[in-house]
Amino acid sequence: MTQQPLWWQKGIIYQIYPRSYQDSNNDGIGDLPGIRQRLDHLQSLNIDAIWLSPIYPSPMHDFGYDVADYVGINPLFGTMDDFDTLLADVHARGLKLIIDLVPNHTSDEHAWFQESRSSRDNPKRDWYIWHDPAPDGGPPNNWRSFFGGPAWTFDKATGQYYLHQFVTQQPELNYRHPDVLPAMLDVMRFWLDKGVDGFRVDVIWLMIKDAQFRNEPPNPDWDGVDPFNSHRHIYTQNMPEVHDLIRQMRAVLDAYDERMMVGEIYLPYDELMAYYGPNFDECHMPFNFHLIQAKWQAQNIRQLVNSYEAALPAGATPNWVLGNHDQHRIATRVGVDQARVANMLLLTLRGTPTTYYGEELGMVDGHIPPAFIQDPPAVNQPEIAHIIGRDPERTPMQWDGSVNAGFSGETAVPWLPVADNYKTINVAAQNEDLTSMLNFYRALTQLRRDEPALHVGSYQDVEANNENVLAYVRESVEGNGRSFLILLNFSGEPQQVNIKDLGTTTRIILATDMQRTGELALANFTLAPNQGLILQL
Ligand code: TEU
Ligand code: CA
Repeated sequence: MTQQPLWWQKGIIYQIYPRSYQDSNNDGIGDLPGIRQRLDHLQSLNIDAIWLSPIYPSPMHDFGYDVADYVGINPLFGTMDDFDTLLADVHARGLKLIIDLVPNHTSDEHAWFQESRSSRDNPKRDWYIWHDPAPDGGPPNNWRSFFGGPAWTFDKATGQYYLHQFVTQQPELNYRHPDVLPAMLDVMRFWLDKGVDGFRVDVIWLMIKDAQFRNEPPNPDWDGVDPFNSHRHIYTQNMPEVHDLIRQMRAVLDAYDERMMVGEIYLPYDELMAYYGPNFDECHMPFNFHLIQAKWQAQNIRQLVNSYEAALPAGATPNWVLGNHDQHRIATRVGVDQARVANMLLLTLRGTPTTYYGEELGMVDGHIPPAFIQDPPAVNQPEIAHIIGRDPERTPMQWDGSVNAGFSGETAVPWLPVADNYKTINVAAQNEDLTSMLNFYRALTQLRRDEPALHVGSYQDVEANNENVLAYVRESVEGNGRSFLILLNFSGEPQQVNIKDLGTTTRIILATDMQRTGELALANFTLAPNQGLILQL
């Protein structure tokens, strides 16, 4: 009766930030042939799909999220042949490849925008969002850019402002114009015809803006840090009309076999669920970023997981994300000692996990000296660069202990400095150490792949009678295979746990330290500091 789960419903997604993964030609920038050289590593992680951040031609004002040509490959990353070869090799290994689609905005160097800005009566003028100045000559309204300053830039030649919610070089497409979405659907078909398995869709919840350009109201809960948050973005985000666009995008995917899209959406759970679509006809999955934003405390996470589970429509595929190229790394956010607990959580919760490259090593944010800061929000707003800057989580992958960590040749200059700890935290060193984070990650992903309870089973929270411990059971729905109790100590202190009603003894299948084994009496036992256990019931 139950349908076989599809690859994106049971698998693990691994995000590669191509600039930072592997540089094959020593120009300091990671590239497609570099990724191809690392497929053995990727396969050894037991992941199922690779998601590549943008690889399109781009002037790189936002490191590729400013796309100048949706159907090309940036020469920095390689050629279309390199892409085709990578795709074929990924598929030959039984893996899937997802690419980043950035439909909300283009680069100002995209041919469409070049035409649009050339004159007010150009046929592509209204492919972008142009507006007359306010009566005082200033911006049309109070909309702000995520990256600091107004979301409007004045174009002298034609006397109007254009909208950009990110850098000024990222003008936003106008999806109220009837020709824009069809053009983007053609872009999707181009890549689907090549054989890509799906898309991660950038800022999908921003794709359509208020038709009346109303001012946004102040945010009474603003913490005073990032000026972008000083207003409530009720006219630039999550507009009701966006769902119709997404349904049309989904229809393109549905004309192919087993392709998927996962939407980048930062919203509370009640609003997030709408992006599955009333008939599961929108995103296959709207990204669930709540673990990134949550206070790292066992009861808080328990409440968060339960509220997600409760909000999910029946039959929806859940998903969990611990980090991405916009967020400080998990080991930096919760501490190196908690990183294993965090990964055990990610990989044993119900739903598709996404791992950001380097998390399998427990990589931490790199230290970026002020002269190296490149990320636009940090460059534009130096006073809060240490909070909002995204360079630290984008430092090169740490492959070995050589100069430049094996990312680039020893004489190259990587585009961002390698993190300080690369001599000990790297793939080569961790490969040799049986209890390393890397080998722990592999054990976890192997177990998740082998056990139906973990990749498709049910979730039930359990009372551990200790506020620092999160406990839950994963049970195989069909009743075949083993069931597991997961216990996670969110604190740096030993914790007493007492679990009733689950039988008396259980067997440890995997421990975060890769050492604790044996049987455990559930009535009363101690979890070591920062310890997580997977127990067979
Ligand atoms: O991110 C959109 C986005 O919402 C982020 O800017 C986020 O709010 C911020 O980093 C703080 O969490 C996407 C891409 O992931 C990002 O890299 C791009 O810069 C942005 O869109 C524009 O394309
Ligand atoms: Ca390179």
